Amino acid sequence: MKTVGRASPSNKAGAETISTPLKIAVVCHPTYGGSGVVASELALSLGDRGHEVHLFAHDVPPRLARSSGPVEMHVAQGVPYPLFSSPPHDLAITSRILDVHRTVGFDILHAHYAIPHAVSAYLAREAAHGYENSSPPKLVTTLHGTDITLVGNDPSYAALTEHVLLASDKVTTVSKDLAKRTRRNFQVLSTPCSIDVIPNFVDLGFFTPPKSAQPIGDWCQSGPVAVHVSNFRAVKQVPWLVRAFAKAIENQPATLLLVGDGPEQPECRRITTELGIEQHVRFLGVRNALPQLLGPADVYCSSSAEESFGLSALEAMACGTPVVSTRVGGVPEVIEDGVSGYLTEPGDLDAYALALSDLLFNKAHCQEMGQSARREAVKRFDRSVITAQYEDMYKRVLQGQ
Ligand code: GMT
Repeated sequence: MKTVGRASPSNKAGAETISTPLKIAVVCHPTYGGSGVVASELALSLGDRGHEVHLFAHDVPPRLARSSGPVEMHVAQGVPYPLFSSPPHDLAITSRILDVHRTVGFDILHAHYAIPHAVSAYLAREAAHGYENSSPPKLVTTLHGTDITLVGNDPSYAALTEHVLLASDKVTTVSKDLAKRTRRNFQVLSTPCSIDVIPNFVDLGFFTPPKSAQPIGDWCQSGPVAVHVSNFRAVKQVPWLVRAFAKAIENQPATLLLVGDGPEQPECRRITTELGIEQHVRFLGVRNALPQLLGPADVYCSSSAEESFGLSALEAMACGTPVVSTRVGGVPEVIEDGVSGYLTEPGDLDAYALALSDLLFNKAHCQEMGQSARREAVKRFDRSVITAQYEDMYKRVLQGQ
């Protein structure tokens, strides 16, 4: 067996208990998207609880950048070379994990989003088998949604995705629905116990209801405000949301705040002009001040064709803002219809507009559901409770369960 020097004798993988701090490598996309947010927030939570946490990505994730928390960030971009169409940063990440592992001795490699991160981490774990004086780390893969439903399921990646899922020491999903879809898409994972469901969480101190009623900004015209945050990919159906909003307000004063940017933003702008509602729709682009936008808003809108969880909707709930959403994927596991908001069938524009109109213009309903939304977020999605579920899962994985 190949041996490589500088292995750390401190890696006691297999014998660790959670009372001993673990050495954890987290790998994620450095984007505003949910998987990068969850991975960064989890890394910070684990660091706060005394674990040694290293985060690997091809850039610094925004949620980590805004924090002073105890996580070591490793940016691995790879180098451009005329033979590459783009630098293979996924291989650079593997190489960087191995470099750090030689001195740190990771217990756990935790990959978020199957492609390419589970593959990068899998390669690192396989290579680490050859290191002297340390057990190879365990591989945990957390699936977030489109890594299984769109990307990993595509024939160009399916075989490799299936391989790394099977080779993982543990696969987790962020909702029961995603676990079901994963088993359906990848038949080999059909054993009910082979996937753990660990839901996403929210920082209830950061995402919190505003202390007093405050306007979002002078630039919102009078009337209630609906807000949507996303990366404007087709799966988010934001152009459809703009049409539903126009129908919901029927020229009454109200504003739709669209936060974020992405491929379908130009189409949303075009539809806004086509419908003559320019005065009612504001495009803010990418913003970090989410609690300041989500908290004072009256309603959060989600219109996705597919959504494994709906993290932005949960962040809005934590701010005391009720949600109108399409009933897709894992969304019903987060939003209870008629309690913390309304769920309508995908494609039913009339029903969505009616639900949105109710929360925009019926103040009593809006307040009541906003309070329930915060209560649900506190009861079911508290950051420390969910982080403890990840710790417990690591412990079981290290004990070979
Ligand atoms: O799968 C994606 O679309 C990407 C991913 C991301 O990085 O934005 O979003 C998914 O992961 C989030 C965090 O777990 C979930 O809250 C989102 O519901 C999920 N998106 C979809 O399923 C479309």
